[in-house]
Amino acid sequence: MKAVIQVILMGLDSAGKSTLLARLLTGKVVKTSPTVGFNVGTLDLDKKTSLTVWDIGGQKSMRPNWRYYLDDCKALVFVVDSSDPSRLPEAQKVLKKFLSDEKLRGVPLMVLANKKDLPNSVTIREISNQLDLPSYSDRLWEIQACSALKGLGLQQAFISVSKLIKKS
Ligand code: G3D
Repeated sequence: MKAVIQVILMGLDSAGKSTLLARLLTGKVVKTSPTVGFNVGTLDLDKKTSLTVWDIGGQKSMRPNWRYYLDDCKALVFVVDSSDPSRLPEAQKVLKKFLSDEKLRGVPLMVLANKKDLPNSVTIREISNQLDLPSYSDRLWEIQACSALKGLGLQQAFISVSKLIKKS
């Protein structure tokens, strides 16, 4: 039987979560609309493991019962729009608040610097600093650049997510 690992996908609106999820699950881009409730999908990593990815939306669209989904969460994937550094301070606050939840203690974090295909995208080093990632010394974290639209770096990112889960 396959092991099913629950992963939470989150980030501010417009970061590219819906595009990413659609890209993972179907291999093509579908028309997205602001996330209402949860999008969920499963990604087969290998013959033995699949990841169930829950897109719980951004801060504003989060439903009161979202914490329910944290119980079995083995990793958090936080998506940021690397072409819009003006929203990084907001993203930093949301991430910090989210990670302060008791249920997420020790859960590894993967930050995806999305939209790397855009010429004005900022470096992962810059994003890492702006999100204060080095301050998360009590959990495993990693940051990678990707493009959900072009399908670049996604497979690699989720393989890294499963490695982080194994290490933690
Ligand atoms: P959300 O689910 O996080 O709110 P969406 O974000 O997936 O709806 O994406 C928001 C917008 O960013 C969409 O554009 C989408 O096509 C675009 N986008 C997502 N990922 C990428 C990427 O990797 N590169 C580029 N260039 N654009 C991306 P629209 O125009 O439909 O609002």
